[in-house]
Amino acid sequence: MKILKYAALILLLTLTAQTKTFAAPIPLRGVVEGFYGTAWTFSERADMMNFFRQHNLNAYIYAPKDDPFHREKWREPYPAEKISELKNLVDEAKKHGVKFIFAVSPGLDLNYKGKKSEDDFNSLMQKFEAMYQIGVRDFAVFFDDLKDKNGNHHEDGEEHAKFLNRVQTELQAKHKDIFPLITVPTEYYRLDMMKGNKVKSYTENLAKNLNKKIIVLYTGDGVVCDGITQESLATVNKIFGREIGIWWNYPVNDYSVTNDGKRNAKLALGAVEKLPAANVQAIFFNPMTQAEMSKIALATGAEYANSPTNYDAEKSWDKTLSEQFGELAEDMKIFAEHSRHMENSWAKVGADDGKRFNTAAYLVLNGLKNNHEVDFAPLEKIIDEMENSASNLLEKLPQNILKECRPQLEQFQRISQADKIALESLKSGELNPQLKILREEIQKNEPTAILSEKSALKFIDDVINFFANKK
Ligand code: 14T
Repeated sequence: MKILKYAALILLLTLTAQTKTFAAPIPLRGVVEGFYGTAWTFSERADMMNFFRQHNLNAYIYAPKDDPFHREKWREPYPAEKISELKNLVDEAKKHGVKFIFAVSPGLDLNYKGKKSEDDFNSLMQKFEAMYQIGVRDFAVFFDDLKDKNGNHHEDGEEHAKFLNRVQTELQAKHKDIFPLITVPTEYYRLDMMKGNKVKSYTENLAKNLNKKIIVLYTGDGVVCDGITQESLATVNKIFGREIGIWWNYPVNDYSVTNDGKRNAKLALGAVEKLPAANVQAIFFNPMTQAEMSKIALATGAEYANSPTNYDAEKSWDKTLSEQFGELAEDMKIFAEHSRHMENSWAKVGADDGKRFNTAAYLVLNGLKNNHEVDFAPLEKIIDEMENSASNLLEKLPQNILKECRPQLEQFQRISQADKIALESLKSGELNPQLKILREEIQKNEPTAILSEKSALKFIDDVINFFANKK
């Protein structure tokens, strides 16, 4: 009896100790299908609902930029067959305990004044009503990306607020079982909401007039940015007089556009990172058009959202890779290590690519430049592993995954092979002419596949330059 009592006591103590370290999940957590370019298919979306439940994500926002009925033709009702596809999806979401949030982006040509504004308001309500009829209880109105070529917009924050308030009020008057409206303002990142220390007039007027129940999402200090700090969050919370939610632009890759205009050339295969540990009421991750490949980042995002204070990006990444790739996890990690960082003139997110590679490559190149004795073995081992992983993955990954990453894997293989020849050139002291041919081949494939720009890919050019400078 006594032993039992002690056992019960110890159990109780460990349980309370554990619950203490478990942070509260972010209440609203999930995915916003909000990217440009090829939208997910209905079967990909249905599969995602199951994935969301497995990872304890509870919300999905339907907002594909390339669905004409979401944006350009927002006034027009969905044709019957689309409604039936959407209904299946709404049912699927319900089955998996996921909120299906239906979004419209009417900002391109919405009227705010006069008779036309009445018609527009009614069109939106009808659009929402049709979705209510198939079971949707959550709605969103987005006003993002309304800037012209010069980066200016002509939106009026007060008009947006009044419009949104009216949608919120009339929806809830009509139906008692509707959840608060979600919005994304036209100025949706912190640096765009302010000029120096002053809040810009659009944001000020929107914040001042917006119904306190309406949930506002922002993307951080920039559109695609290197983390969100508590300070950024606090500033925006203060501006809007409410706890703001996050629209997180990772792993989205629609802005990875190559010279010939193809999107999605680089895959974002890292973990989400640098997100705040507290004071967030909602987070939505914007994924890639490549649904399967998005699951790496999304699974880590789910872990973050379920326990923000305990989240460890690298640990979560390792765990996710082994859960999703089993026997191939190690190979996948070697590939994904070279495809996590996303950067261009206005975007920067994700851990650096090829950190181990760069450390080893630096020791070799720097050693040679300074005429030190150089140990080539560590870099050689890394390159051999890369080559092995690439061919293993190309051979053994299941078709549904391969079809989303074959160009990038083949590119990874080419880069590894070129790295190998580059390293051999360094060892022998003579540039193998083969290297430049391989480099051109890689270049030729860049419109469809980019990775490791500042690591394994850069090494090829570093070696070519090394020999050029030696002469
Ligand atoms: F709504 C916003 F929070 C948002 O992020 N909007 C878009 C989004 O649809 C897109 O997927 C994302 C990543 O490209 O960024 C926003 O779109 C932009 C933003 C830009 F500053 C597209 C091009 C830009 F130059």
